[in-house]
Amino acid sequence: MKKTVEDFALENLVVTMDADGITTVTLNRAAKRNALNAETVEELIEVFSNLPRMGARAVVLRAEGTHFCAGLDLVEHHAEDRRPEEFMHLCLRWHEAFNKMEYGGVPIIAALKGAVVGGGLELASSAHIRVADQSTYFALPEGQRGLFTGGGATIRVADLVGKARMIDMMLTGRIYAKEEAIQVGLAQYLVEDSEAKAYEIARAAAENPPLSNFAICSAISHMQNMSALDAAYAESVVAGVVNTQPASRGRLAAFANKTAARVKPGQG
Ligand code: 1HE
Repeated sequence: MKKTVEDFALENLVVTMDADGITTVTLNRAAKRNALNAETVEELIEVFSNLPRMGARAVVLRAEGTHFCAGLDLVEHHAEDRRPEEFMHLCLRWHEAFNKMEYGGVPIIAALKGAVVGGGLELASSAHIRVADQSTYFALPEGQRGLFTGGGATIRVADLVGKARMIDMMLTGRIYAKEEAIQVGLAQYLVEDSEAKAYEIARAAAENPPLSNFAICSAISHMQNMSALDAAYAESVVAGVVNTQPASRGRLAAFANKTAARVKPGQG
C-alpha cells in the first residue's frame, strides 16, 4: 500500500500534506531550540527519502518555537563523548539527510526565524529557497565551540556566500541578519512573515509540472558537481526529457495562441 504521511513514526518532526501535495515538515523540538540530535537526523532521512514518492509537490520546512534550528545537539554530543569514527559516521547520516533534500527533486522552501546557526544553517542551505524574517540570523559558531562543520556547510554554505565569507563566519563567529544576510546570499527573501511567504512560494512552485520541478531541484545540483563538458551533456539529456513532456504542450499552445501570460514585471 502506498505510504502516507500518517505512516511516519516521528518524535522530533511533524509532517502534514494537503490535497494539493503542499507538505509541511516541522522541526518539533522547540524546548531544545530544534537542535539536531542523532534521532532527528534519522527522521529527516526517513521523511525526505519518502516524500518525493508520496505525492509531495512542494515542501515548507518550518520550526516550532522562536528559533529555526540551533545546529548540532551539543548536549548529546558532549554526553556521548564520541570517537572520531563515530562522529564521522554520524556526519554521513547528516549528509544522507541533506542530500535527500537537495537532490530529491521536490522544491523545499525553508521558513526561517531566530537562530539559523551551525548545523541549522547546514539544514537551511539544503533547502532550495530560504525565506528570512526580521528575527532571523545566521552564524557558524563552530570555531568558538571548538568544532568544525560536518553537515555539508563547506559545500553548501560556501556555495551560497563564497569561501572567504564562510571562513570569516567560522573564525570570528560573525552573525549576518536582515538585508545584509540577503546581500551575501544566505536567504533569497526578507519578509515580515516567513511562513506565509514560504507557503506562497511553495504553492506557486507546485503549479509547475512535477517533471520540471524534478529537474530544477536535482539536475542543477548534480550539474554543479560535473565538469562543464559533462554538465552540458547532462543538461541536454534532461532538457530532452523535460522540454518534450506532454504537460508542456498546453502551456506552449497557450503561448503560441497568445493566451498565456507574458514575462513582464507586474504580471505575477
Ligand atoms: C541546545 C542547543 C544545542 C539550545 N544543542 N541543546 N550550535 C550552537 O552553538 C548554538 C547553541 N545554542 C545557542 O546559542 C542558544 O541556545 C540559542 C541562541 C539558539 C537560543 O538561546 P535561548 O536563550 O533562547 O535558549 P537557551 O537557554 O540557550 O537554550 C534552551 C534549551 O535548548 C536549553 O536546554 P535546557 O534543557 O537547559 O532547557 C539548551 O541546552 C538547549 N539548546 N541549543 C543542545 N545546539 C555536524 S556538525 C555541526 C556543528 C554545529 O552545529 S556547531 C553549532 C552548535
